[in-house]
Amino acid sequence: MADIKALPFPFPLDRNAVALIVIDMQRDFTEPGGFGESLGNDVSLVAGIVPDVKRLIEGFRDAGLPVIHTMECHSPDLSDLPPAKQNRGNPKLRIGDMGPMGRILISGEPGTSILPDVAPVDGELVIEKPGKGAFYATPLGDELKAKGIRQLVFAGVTTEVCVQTTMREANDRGYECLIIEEATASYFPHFKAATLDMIRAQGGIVGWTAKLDDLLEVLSHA
Ligand code: C5J
Repeated sequence: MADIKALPFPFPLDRNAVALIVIDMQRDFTEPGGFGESLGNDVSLVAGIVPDVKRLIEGFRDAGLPVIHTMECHSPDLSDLPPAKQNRGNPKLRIGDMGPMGRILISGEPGTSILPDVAPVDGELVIEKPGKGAFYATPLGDELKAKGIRQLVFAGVTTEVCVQTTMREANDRGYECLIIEEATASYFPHFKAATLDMIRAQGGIVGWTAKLDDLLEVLSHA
């Protein structure tokens, strides 16, 4: 065990039971023409975290610790897309429609892929998920159990949607959860700030928050 400086109190890192989970660092959420922009968002606000997510991933890889990636996407026949999700709001393009990067949020399309700078390497687990949370309708829980993972470090987009949903799912399943502040972003900076506050409030009711350098310092000695 090694303590990482964190809020609301130090995070007791167990290098034999920890994995990094990088949520939805996809072109559809970070580049013009994708799902994020179709909902009216300024995607430049979230694209800026890529260098910090990359440093975090490299810290885990250098320490020989597991990295897991998730992708929000649906099958080409849309059989895993509930009408309530497809028809919500008034976006310029809906999930499954053809956009400049292929069909929006469909598995295998160019826009659905993970950004090259933070892309998975051979041997890393990639979870395709139809929901916001990465445990819903995916093999993630079984994979974590099989690997003996008890702690999850979180990064990715967007803080208050897929990251927070997955963190809450994990917290309820008994995982110790730590989110890295610089490695997550929202289209709404005040939503990110509020989410970090919610996570660490009430004695860490959902988990811990930490700065990237404080984690990397401990990982480099792991
Ligand atoms: C959203 C996500 N925001 N990955 N997805 O729809 O947070």
